[in-house]
Amino acid sequence: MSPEITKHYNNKPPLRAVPPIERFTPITPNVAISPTVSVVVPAMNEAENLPHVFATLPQWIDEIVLVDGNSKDDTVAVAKRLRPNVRVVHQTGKGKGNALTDGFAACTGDIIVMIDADGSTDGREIIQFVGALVTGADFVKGSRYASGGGSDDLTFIRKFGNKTLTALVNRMYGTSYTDLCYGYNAFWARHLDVLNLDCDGFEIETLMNVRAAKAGLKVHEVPSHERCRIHGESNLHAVRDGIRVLKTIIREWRSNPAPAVHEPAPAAPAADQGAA
Ligand SMILES: Nc1nc2c(ncn2[C@@H]2O[C@H](COP(=O)(O)OP(=O)(O)OP(=O)(O)O)[C@@H](O)[C@H]2O)c(=O)[nH]1
Ligand SMILES: [Mg+2]
Repeated sequence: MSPEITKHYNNKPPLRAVPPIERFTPITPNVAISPTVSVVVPAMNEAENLPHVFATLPQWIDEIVLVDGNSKDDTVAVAKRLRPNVRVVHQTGKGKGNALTDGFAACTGDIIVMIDADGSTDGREIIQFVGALVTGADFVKGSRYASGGGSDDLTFIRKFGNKTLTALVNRMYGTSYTDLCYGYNAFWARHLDVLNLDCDGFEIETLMNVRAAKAGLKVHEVPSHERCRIHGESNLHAVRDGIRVLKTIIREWRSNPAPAVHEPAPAAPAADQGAA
């Protein structure tokens, strides 16, 4: 090693204590992680889609929390049949925002991933979200517009609305988000307090993104490919829910900023530890 490189490494801060080897779960032949991972799946009448969705969820995740929205079909029974150890939460109110808030509160993992139950999001992408978190991010957004991402499902009106609202948030908060209204995200559970989620509907994703920015969280984006829902009807109404999102952005702007988070991420970068 050259003297410059040796000097560089000697000047680095000492490694934090590495958890014992038995705390690490292998997630690929080359990567192991010590944090535990919960996956929250909001589901309302998704019995036909759950076999597809659960089949994509990696075996190494620690917990699946299915949040049922008073489904009229066999959503809960199908979930239990597919994964007997699934944790089922019956949401206390109405709407996807309420479902996710209840689901997050029930999670026991260090990392929380949220994924839809309609077959539009692929659980095999979870590793990218977790990878970004264990290497330094506080909050990871899936993006259909990041290089490598895409969508089979965005209509003109949704695309236009999402682009406009994303640009608005970027302008207001100095962020460089490429996709504001997307339901595939992940974060460290310890940031739930600062996110302080308090909304009911599809504006939940926007609220999370705005609160993460206001709190000074380190937000990364990973590319994600959205497919069309496999069976059933969408619950989203582009105009109605777009207006809710806009109102949320304005309300957040008018309210006092949330307190900033200064804690460092718990895991050191993979390169420092030999494993993520
Ligand atoms: N528990 C619960 N889940 C919900 C509720 N509303 C929507 N969801 C779930 O949230 C996820 C996203 O809802 P979708 O209706 O697919 O909305 P979307 O993905 O924005 O719209 P599409 O692209 O048209 O599918 C799905 O897994 C739904 O089952 C609700 O009120 N309660
Ligand atoms: Mg959907």
